[in-house]
Amino acid sequence: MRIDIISIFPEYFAPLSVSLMGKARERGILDIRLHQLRDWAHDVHHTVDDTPYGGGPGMVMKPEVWGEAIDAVIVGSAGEVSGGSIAEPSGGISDDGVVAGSSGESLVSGLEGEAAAVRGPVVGRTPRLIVPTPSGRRFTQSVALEYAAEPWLLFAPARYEGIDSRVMVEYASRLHVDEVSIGDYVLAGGEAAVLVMVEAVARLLPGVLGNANSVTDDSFAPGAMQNLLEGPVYTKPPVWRGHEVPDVLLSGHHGKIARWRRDEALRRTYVRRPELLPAVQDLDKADRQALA
Ligand code: 6GU
Repeated sequence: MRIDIISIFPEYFAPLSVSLMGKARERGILDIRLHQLRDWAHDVHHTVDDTPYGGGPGMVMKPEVWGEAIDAVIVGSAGEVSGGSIAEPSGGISDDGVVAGSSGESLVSGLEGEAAAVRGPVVGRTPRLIVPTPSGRRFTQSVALEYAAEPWLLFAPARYEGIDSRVMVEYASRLHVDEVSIGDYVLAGGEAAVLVMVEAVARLLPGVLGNANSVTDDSFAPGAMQNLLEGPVYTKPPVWRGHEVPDVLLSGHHGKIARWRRDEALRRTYVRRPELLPAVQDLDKADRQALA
């Protein structure tokens, strides 16, 4: 998967070279390219913001600068900041602009220019444009799964009061554009939200996690434990500072262990996130007993 990030703080993304993300990039599963937004601001001060029309506090990011930056990334003329890429891409974009990554088959159509404006976004050789904002649709595990199926993502994190809204309108006729929020709180900028989303998406890509089951067992993952929080986990020693590991986990009885884990997941969900329970598929008699 290719991921481009345009930001006035590309250095903010250094953690994407650490641990799981760093490994995925070394292996060529992830091709992350960082871009300095100010490279597309042409005045001496490389200005990216201006005062809001209509008045009010703060500054708004200029549409011309974002437009040039996004255009350059899409057509492939954009440079990268040093350290932006730590691995040769395994797939990436070939000379004819064709995405040939891990999921490179998802190429569609030759729609361009006027035709695209009439017939909607081109998918496949253009990125999905993701604009983090507290006023966006909520980013959830199902959105992460959707993004993980894309060959190419372009993140446009803003500082200040956000990006001039015409930028999102302009690109919506050419790309799939998502304005997304990672939760009901306000960050100083979209960069931290991009780190969150990239990690949530990248760990879903084939070959990134050691154990494929860790993805399916997740809280919020589709499957048997759908919409249930994961219960408590334990490792050795069997007693630590007087606290014992539940006997059932030492019993070797796989049926009883599975039942216990589901009961704990149900109870934890009831206590911490009761609003999730109505969405849990077909609670059986044993499930209702656990919650009684
Ligand atoms: Cl995506 N951006 C900002 N600035 N604040 C947020 C957010 C995003 N999601 C929640 N709060």
